[in-house]
Amino acid sequence: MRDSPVLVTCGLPYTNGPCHIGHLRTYVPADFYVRYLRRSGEKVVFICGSDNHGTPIVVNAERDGVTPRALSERYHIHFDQTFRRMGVLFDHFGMTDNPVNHHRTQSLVNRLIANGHVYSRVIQQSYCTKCGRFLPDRYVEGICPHCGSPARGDECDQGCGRHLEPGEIKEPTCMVCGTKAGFRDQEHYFFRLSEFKEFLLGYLEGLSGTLNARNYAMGWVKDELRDWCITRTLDWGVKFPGRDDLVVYVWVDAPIGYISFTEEWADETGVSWKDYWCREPTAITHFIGGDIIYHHCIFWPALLKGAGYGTPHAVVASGMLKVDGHKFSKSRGYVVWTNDDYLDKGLPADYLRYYLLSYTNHTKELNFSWKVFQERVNNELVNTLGNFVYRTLYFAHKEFGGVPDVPVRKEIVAEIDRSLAAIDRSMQEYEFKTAIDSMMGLAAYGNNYIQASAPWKLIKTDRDAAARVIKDCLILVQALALIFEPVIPEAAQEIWQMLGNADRIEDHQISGATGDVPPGPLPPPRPVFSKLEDAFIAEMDELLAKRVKEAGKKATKMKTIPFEEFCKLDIRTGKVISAEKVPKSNKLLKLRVDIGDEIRQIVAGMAEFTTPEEITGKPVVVVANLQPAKIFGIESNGMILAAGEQASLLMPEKEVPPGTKIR
Ligand code: B3M
Ligand code: ZN
Repeated sequence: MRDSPVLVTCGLPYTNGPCHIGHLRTYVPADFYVRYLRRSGEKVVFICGSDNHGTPIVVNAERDGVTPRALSERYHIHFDQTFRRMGVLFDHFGMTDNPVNHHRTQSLVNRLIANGHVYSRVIQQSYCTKCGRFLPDRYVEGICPHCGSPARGDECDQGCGRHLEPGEIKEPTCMVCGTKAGFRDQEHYFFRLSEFKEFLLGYLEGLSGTLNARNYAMGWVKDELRDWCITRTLDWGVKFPGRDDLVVYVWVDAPIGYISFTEEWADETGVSWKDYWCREPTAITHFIGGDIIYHHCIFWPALLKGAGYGTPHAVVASGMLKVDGHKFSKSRGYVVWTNDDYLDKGLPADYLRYYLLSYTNHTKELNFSWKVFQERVNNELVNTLGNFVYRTLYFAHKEFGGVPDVPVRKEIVAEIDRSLAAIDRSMQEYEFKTAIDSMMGLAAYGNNYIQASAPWKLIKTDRDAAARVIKDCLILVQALALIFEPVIPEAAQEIWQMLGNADRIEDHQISGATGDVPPGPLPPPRPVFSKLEDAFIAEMDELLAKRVKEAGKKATKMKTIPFEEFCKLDIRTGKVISAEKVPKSNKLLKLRVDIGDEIRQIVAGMAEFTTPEEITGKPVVVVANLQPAKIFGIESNGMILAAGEQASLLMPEKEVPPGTKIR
């Protein structure tokens, strides 16, 4: 048990679109973790809410012709309900646009100002002359100044993942009218993040959670920490104190939502939110997506520290999600919608929870495919866990009318004990998949035990021995229900009832897994899981394929360019003369490329797909007249063309000398 009360939060979904499987990759493990802590005797409060501010909401509200508040309310309710349907049960689900958060944000910002951590400065911000407006954050897209990938105004979402400051993006394009944007001067407020370098290095050293969060953040802090612009030219948001024309950046008031929602919950419950937020050490654990590590491990602890609050104890960051082997993408159709594609088809929340939790380690890349989903459900939930539970309960009910009055073998209890210890070790290390492997391991043990002991044979010659075997199996079934509750709560409750209990399994602790199952009658059992049929899976695959195809059509329809535009490109053949890895980057290679009339230095994001040795000597296709860019501080003069997610190099089919023009 810890000194301070335990608080677990989940990243706040933006209220600009429906819940998809990408969201669940974070929420399901957080719920699993909370349930596990509770079943282990910890007192935990589980807090989340919706993120209503920022340009993602304004842009979509404008598109739908509704107010940002109306859009937010619509999706707030949607997320609240969807999470419940998935068994993700928060103690409180707030809204960042509610008064408590406006108040808490202004109070925190005022404290930062009073403590000397905020100053104002005139900066150049993206501005669209056609629309006559400043272009904060998602109103603008362009090229990341750090890695050269296409990026949004405030983040390099397709490349290096860095946060981008207003005005930093290269080649800005207005997202409203699609024209090239310019820059204009404007006064903004900055948080002196650079002064928190020493603090952050120490803080991150002691930060618990998954290593990806700590290590990425540590790298960024060591690399460079610049002051952070915390205001935006928008109407929608929390007003910056004393300035009616500016709101605070959404990444200021969104995490402050974690505090406000705790306040709202504490008010209703009659406890003090300060116990959670104003004491060191805190027991705050944030579950987030791997793409918002920067915000949670750098901005957020610095803000809290600067304003005199406690800082989070742990950050648990989930890895990337793929759909059918492709990077998750709503616009390209690689998405599974939680309601439309899953729950509304009548599929149990438990199956998807199990898949998401057991597929791979929490920080690794998780691929969702309907085929693999079917395999995992049918082989593991149905054939291993479900089969053992049903066989046991069926036999006990049929032959003994319930639980026979015989003792349990010691080695069965010892085996359960071993599983509990293994599960707990994994949970302490946030190794959720390993924990679930241990759980399924116990189910497999049960299956082997019943198979090898064959009570259905034994009963013909030695009824008492058969009774003892089935009693052992019943103990294992009870243990499985208790340990699996955090993973598959509905199924666990069903098994619990079939064991003759009338109460809620969540009122019991995992430690009860080694306890006895009292003798007495049992109700007739039914199978808890059912197989997913091939025809259904084929249908779901078809739906996905259709969506991807339609997204492709839309994308090709969207933009055409006149031939003269194409002619502006100087695309030609080249040959890689030498290659080396860019230090501190696992994506980039520095290449010297012969392009006919000169040797060019080009930085390419290929290090994950090839080695310097392999690429040296290869013919390549180069865009030779791209504006020079500094990538990781290294000048890049051109671009190597490659296809697909594995960056397959484009090459001339017959040998041609370097410098040959391509048309
Ligand atoms: N609303 C969603 C995201 O970027 C964003 C999270 C806020 S957490 C304080 O994933
Ligand atoms: Zn980048």
